Amino acid sequence: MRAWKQPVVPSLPGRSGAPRLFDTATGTEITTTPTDAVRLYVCGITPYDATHLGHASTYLAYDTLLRAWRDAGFSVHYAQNITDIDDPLLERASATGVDWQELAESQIELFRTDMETLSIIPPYHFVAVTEVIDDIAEAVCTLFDAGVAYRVSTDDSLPAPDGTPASDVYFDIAAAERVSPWRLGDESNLDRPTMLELFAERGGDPEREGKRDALDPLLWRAARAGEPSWPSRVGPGRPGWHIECSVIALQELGADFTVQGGGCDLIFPHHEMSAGHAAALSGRPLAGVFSHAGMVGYKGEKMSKSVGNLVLVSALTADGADPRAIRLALLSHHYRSAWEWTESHLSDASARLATWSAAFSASAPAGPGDTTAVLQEVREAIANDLDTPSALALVDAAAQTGVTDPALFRSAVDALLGIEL
Ligand code: 5CA
Ligand code: ZN
Repeated sequence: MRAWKQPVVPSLPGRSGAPRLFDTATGTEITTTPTDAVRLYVCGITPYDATHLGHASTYLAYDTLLRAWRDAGFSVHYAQNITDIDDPLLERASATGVDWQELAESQIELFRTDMETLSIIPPYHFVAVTEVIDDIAEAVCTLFDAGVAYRVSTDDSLPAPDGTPASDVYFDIAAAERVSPWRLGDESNLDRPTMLELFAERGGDPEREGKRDALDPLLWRAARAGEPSWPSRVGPGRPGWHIECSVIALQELGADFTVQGGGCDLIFPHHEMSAGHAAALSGRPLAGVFSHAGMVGYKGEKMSKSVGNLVLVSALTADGADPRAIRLALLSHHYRSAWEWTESHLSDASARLATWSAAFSASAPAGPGDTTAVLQEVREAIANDLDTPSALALVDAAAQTGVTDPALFRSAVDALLGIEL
């Protein structure tokens, strides 16, 4: 699927070191030094109610990583999915009387516009689930062959055209642990009661009768009346959630890629199970680093489509907000921290933007700050698990003293922080 326009990212003299990134699985920082190119997969949107500041913040975190990798001289393969078929999307479509495909298309287009407005680097592979249904169905067949998938009969699904009764397909966690290097909990490090709680909250069905383990996740949902479905070797139906990301990531990036990213609401079950499916398919781990961004809240709760407490990027820009100020407001928090949006974030960021613009404008006088030295400090802050608050503080200090080469510093702010002054 078409992504959006690349922002222009200036090249800078010198190099950043390889960024170190916090890994959820091991609880340590890992230096991302690939042997060839770096490979990044970031979980994309479910296209309804896009794009709120929580989405923007998560994609901005990985945009910062991409900029750091580029500045370090690495070439990057970047893939992102679009969950354009899933229960929440279908529920919203039927609640509002809109065709689900039209809803998805319009929200994907809005997401593209918002990402472009915010100068976020697009994925090279931007893949909607509906583009890869056959590949996902084939992957489910492979999981059957490997003995890690099983059927659970349903009483409300539609039979296949040949009359064969359709059934849902589940992933057998215990079997996958026997045949692959993956172990449940390796990524999330959660205990079973917490897993059960989160599984039920986040799209899982622990109570479903006929499953071998309450935590076994759905791989393929048999066709139901009134729901979209596709014919396939597994039977007519549609993919479960986690398998989409395993298949798209393996297809576009191969196994054991550099970083799997997304918001921390995806750690369990989504990323844990995606890693399990991928390991059962490839025999190898999904990724080397499992990276997660903190949740942005608003009015006391996580900003989310289901709660409805959304601040949309498009609403802010329609109100006249400068997209660069939105970026700066988001970058003023460390990507792993949880924080609450307030209106003052935007006014503070606008004031900061005005100060920076004046200090590093074409007509700004040079000052005593050694541009190369400050640039290296900014690079080091970002390479240190994307410490953008420290990077911003360094730019603030440089704006106070002035730098020897304002034009170069302006390019650095553009290349590393995506703010064109
Ligand atoms: N389509 C799935 C992933 S395969 C999904 O989670 N879609 S989403 O639209 O709900 O979220 C898109 C991305 O934004 C995910 O990485 C999610 O973790 C992140 N996200 C959602 N809400 C927030 C929030 N309040 N703060 C930070 N990131 C968020
Ligand atoms: Zn995903």
